[in-house]
Amino acid sequence: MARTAKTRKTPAKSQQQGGPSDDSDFALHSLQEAFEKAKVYDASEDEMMEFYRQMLLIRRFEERAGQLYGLGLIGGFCHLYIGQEAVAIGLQSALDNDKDSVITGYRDHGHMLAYGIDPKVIMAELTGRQAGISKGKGGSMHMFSTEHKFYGGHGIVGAQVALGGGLALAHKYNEDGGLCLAYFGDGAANQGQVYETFNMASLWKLPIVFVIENNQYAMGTSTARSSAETEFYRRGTAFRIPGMDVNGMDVLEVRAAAEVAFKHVREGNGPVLMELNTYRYRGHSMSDPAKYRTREEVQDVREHKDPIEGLKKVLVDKGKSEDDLKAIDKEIRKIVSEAADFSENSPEPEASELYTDVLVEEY
Ligand SMILES: Cc1ncc(C[n+]2csc(CCOP(=O)(O)OP(=O)(O)O)c2C)c(N)n1
Ligand SMILES: [Mg+2]
Repeated sequence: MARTAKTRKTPAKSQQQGGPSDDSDFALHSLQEAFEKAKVYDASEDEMMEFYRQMLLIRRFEERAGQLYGLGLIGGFCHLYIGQEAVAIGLQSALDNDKDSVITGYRDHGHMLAYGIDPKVIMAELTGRQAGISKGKGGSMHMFSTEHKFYGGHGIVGAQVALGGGLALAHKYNEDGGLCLAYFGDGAANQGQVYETFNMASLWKLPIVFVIENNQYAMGTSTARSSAETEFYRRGTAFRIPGMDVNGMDVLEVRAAAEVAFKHVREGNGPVLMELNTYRYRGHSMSDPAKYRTREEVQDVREHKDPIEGLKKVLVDKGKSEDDLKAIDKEIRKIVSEAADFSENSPEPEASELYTDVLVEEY
């Protein structure tokens, strides 16, 4: 039988006569359009200073974690978030911490710090101490704080997306008014379970914001080498999930995008997919010699797109003095040093801790 052309439900874009209301695909583009109209979050000076402080805390914390790893004080894997700070801070500053949940992959220290969780218990987790947020048994990749509705910290690439779908289903089922922020990488975006989750989340209009942190690489593989569609914000289109294309190196832009996306989700319209374009300065993990990219590429981003330097410039233009900013830097260095000292000097878990928090089922 000869194939007949599918009847289009909507006229091709070029044939459209009327405005957006005539276009049944408008909903898919509307969030990006709303965001494009106001791309910079109108932050107060205090908010900007707080964003600066929080991003700097992540940067200095991660640098110190890298050093402790080098000294052999951190075992196992350790994935640093340096370069991506504006993503976690811009998004999480827009959350309702009493209601909303967050889930991410193994590159999770920044997301914990963005919650305002004590850096000491995060660093102590990295060094495997009893005082760590997962009692020293989770390490870098498996941090949790159910108190903050932070559900990990996951080592299986993409698995957190399906779990995030479950968290969103719980928000809806319990009618608690919360949404789930589910972060994953550009590499994870090629996992099958991501699309199963997209389908169900859209079908059931679950309150979830899918966040692709596109840091341009999955281990040593660039997006261009691994992905047929590198415009990741389009990946939800087949499931009628609106996409947003966001500069993840600009905290004010990230926050502006979060305002639009979260409002849409909170109003019961189902999921949104945000692509946050960002960059990791360090290797994939501490054992990555990063031979798949040039030093110049990294240097170029550091010089021209750094999220902390970018916000610093905005603050200086607004009249903040170098001394004000230096005082913050000093305060952060002190906090990080104290966290490092604490993590080195606090005791390791008792051997009996091996038997706690273990799920054993009887059959
Ligand atoms: C299911 C699964 N496959 C492979 C791996 C090995 N692995 C760990 S991280 C990673 C790359 C993921 O990259 P991306 O999603 O872009 O996140 P990023 O590390 O850049 O934050 C891979 C393949 C894994 N942990 N889980
Ligand atoms: Mg990546």
